[in-house]
Amino acid sequence: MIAVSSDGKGELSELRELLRTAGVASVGEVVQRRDHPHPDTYLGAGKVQELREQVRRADANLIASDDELSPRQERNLESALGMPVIDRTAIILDIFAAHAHSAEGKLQVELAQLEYNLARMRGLWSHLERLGGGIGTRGPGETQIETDRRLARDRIAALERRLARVRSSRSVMRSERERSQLPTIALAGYTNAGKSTLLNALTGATVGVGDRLFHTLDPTTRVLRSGGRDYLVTDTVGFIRKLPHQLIDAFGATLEETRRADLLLHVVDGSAGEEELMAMVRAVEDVLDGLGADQPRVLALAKADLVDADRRAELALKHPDGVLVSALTGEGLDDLVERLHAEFARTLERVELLLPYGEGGRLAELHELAGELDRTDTADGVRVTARLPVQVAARFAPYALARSGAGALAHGDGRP
Ligand SMILES: Nc1nc2c(ncn2[C@@H]2O[C@H](COP(=O)(O)OP(=O)(O)OP(=O)(O)O)[C@@H](O)[C@H]2O)c(=O)[nH]1
Ligand SMILES: [Mg+2]
Repeated sequence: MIAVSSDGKGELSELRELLRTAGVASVGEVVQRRDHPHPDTYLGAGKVQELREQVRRADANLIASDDELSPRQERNLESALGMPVIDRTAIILDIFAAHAHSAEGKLQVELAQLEYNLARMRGLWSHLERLGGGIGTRGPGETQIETDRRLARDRIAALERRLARVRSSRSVMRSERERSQLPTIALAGYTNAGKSTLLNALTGATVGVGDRLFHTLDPTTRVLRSGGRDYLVTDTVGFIRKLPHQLIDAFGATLEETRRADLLLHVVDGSAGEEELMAMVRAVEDVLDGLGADQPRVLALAKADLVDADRRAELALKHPDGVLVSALTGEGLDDLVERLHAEFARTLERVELLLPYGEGGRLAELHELAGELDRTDTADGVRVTARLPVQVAARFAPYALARSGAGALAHGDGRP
């Protein structure tokens, strides 16, 4: 396989990683520097020639492009080189397909693949249409494409119906979790950053870990117990630069876990160089912003055991808010949990609630969440004053007598 890039940065190591994950070995690469890829062939004529020679020398049997190719570019390159050409999006979709385990994951990936293929069919169709020429000439090829497109659309509709059924059972699970009222933390980060390993280290979970991209696709939630408080921590799918939009659309329900969490724990591979680290942080922030995730975020710089003294100093300077952790040696884990506590405490809200006597379970829950409670028994029920994370406070809103903001918390007024 030969990797091809046109973004002029000449950085193909990630494409090689994607290919390695997909089980393909790279034997060479070609980088083209031009402002815009060639509209017909992606590469210019000179580069196509260079690529042809490299292919022959290395005896390659596949070409992979770091950019998404238009159907026309893909077709033209294939015929110029006489071998299959795939793009970054197709490779990522392939990896997702191989790593999907749950029913929902598999359906989501198939949906994304169909959307991708449907767009290609459309491209192919317009190509055939041009060949067809004048009005009224409906070639057999065109009819076939129309049939294929209709079949693809039917399949998409069927997949969406099945997904809706699978999801409704998952949303039951989620609402059960929400009823537990525990504050929630979602791990978010670039693929291979160390999210699952960190979840395991923090909660004693045994989520699968692997040195390959997109190892985790299905969300897993575990309890983190610390300092008499419980948090729910969710590990889910990782992100990547140029994450195919078909996947973001198809994985909407999975990504919902990230959007709904009270706090985001952004994990980045701290052993990466500064430039790469920043590129990964930005790629993740872009996806999070695109999802509308606007919760408070804590940055964890993972894999501290691989970071030397010089780089540690640089990280401390450039990412003063980041917490350096190693899931392997346990370094920094206590600091990280401390930061998570602090972040929740910072956003605590003082609430006054009236819990009817029939709601003893709610009172017990509140004890678990808020620790010490200020309570008075009244004729209508138990009157409670507590400090809750703002998001949790919102869930107890039906019982609220009065709500006061951070200012009230600071002077501690409004007590009965
Ligand atoms: N040295 C070292 N390696 C780590 C550490 N944490 C994770 N790794 C390695 O990094 C690789 C990726 O770890 P994962 O936990 O699977 O990463 P992830 O972010 O969940 O990745 P995806 O699920 O694929 O998005 C694995 O090979 C881990 O063994 C760490 O603290 N130190
Ligand atoms: Mg993982």
